[in-house]
Amino acid sequence: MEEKRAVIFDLDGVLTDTADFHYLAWQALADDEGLPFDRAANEHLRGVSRRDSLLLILGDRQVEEDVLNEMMDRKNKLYLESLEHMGPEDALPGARELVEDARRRGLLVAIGSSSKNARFVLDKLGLSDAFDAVADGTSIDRAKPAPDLFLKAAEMLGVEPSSCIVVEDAASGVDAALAAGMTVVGVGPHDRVGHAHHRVDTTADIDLSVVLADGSR
Ligand code: B16
Ligand code: MG
Repeated sequence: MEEKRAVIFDLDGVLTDTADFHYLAWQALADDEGLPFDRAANEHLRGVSRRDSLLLILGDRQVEEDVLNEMMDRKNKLYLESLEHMGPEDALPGARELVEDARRRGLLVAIGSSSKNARFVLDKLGLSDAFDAVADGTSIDRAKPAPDLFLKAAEMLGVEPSSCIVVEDAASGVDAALAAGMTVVGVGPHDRVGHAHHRVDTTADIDLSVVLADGSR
């Protein structure tokens, strides 16, 4: 029997671009708290969980757990407000077609997103029913770059990790997928995702036939 194969898609940065919404919400929080932050610093938060992002922004500042939780809630409220007008047109170019192409080729498809808002975002994009499994920030304890999220997605699909292709835009996400023993397609510049097995500039540039034909993996 032929072994099942799957594609696991990261969400933010691969299927839609919410990076700016995350940035604006973190910037507002940082400004309120008098913490140094800017767009360049935000680049390091790509794919990083909400908690780990806040810890990076806080730097040396120590805060109690309840303050940490309040700050995360404040940022998330701002983030959710900015998603209010999101719709199916906010899927990145080529994203919907890529998921459909994977399905047409008989591959299983899953989401592997650090976001605890992943299901909400999928709903906004009209993609709620497009995946066989959704592993998100609520599914695991250890966030990317730990392999747990992608291993969870593979387990949900019943597919061996070595038979999974991950599509990721974040350095931490590429690290996580490599640690999971999966084939990785990095979306973005070389200095961010150049350590993936394959690299493209945008989601629309991904050609699954090239990735699937690569016998080196
Ligand atoms: P939330 P991904 C990640 O999503 C984002 O890239 C990252 O900026 C965000 O901090 C993280 O989700 C957690 O998101 O606050 O919504 O739980 O790229 O892994 O799909
Ligand atoms: Mg991402």
